[in-house]
Amino acid sequence: MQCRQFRGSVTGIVRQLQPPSTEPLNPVEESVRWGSKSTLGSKSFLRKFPEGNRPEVDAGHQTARISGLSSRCWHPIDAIELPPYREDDLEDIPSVGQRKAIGAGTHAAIVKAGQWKAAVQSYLATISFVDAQIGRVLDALEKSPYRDNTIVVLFGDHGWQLGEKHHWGKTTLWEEVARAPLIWIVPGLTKPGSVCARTVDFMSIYPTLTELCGVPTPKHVQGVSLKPLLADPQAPWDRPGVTTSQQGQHSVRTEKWRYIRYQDGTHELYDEIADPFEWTNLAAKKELAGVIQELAVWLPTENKAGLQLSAGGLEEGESPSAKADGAGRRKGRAEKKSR
Ligand SMILES: [Ca+2]
Repeated sequence: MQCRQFRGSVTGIVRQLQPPSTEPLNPVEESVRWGSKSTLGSKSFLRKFPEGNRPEVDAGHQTARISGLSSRCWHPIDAIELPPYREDDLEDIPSVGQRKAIGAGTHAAIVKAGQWKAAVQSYLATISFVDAQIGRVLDALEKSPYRDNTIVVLFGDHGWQLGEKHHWGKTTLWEEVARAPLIWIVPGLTKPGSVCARTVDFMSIYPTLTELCGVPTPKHVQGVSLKPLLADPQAPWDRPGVTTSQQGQHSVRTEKWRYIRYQDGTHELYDEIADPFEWTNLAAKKELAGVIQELAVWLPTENKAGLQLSAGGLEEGESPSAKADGAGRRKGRAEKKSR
């Protein structure tokens, strides 16, 4: 297998996407950032621990979303489909949403450079790569003494737009960003291969784990346990998934609707069944005012400022995502200097 991996930000994508190198690289060994190679070796990973000293494994993966992993390893360019897209999609969106979408003009730059398919291809390569790494962890767990008494929770903190609504990246409140993986394996409770269509959010992870583990849930924890849905994915459920992106800006997602409200009070409403790509903003329809009223009940009423980035962490005034973005930009600049 011949691969090449690039590091860097989406905004540097036009410069970075180049024909694959013929330089031999093993993408698995060269790109692991979440554990040393030795800890992932079958002899040491999840080996038998002494009684009373059971391991907790937090396996996170970090790599550039548009990593430049070679198409030869994963997805041929001819098989790449561009995401659903309408040139006029932003015309019925409030100005706050338009600014979020267009940002620094990444989409226009990618299209102008003729790199849209290549960027999607690279993103898919990253997804496939991470999927393979998750498989390694699960394979090791399966072979370990802990396969029948370990709860597995797999989640990504956000989705990603690849040009939909002229946007590249995260930090929007639309479906492709607000929807993220959430997979549970609870021995004795979940059934392999089952899928749940109910709308939930990550506020549920903490109370679900405390309930499953039989420990008290602290009073400050919001959200509700997903145990009923883990036992029966078809169980009745009357709660939406709520997503926040920057202070005072949220979306409320039910199985039928997504309602978005920005800090200035402007809003969007989408019928997710009739319009799964969220092309038609229905918020101005008078006959749907009652729907908006029902969904708005779920909007958070407490909206604290984010946290500011400081030398050692976060301070009030800036969000954690801003920290991540800032770190990414600094890293990109550092790499640029080193080349
Ligand atoms: Ca639209």
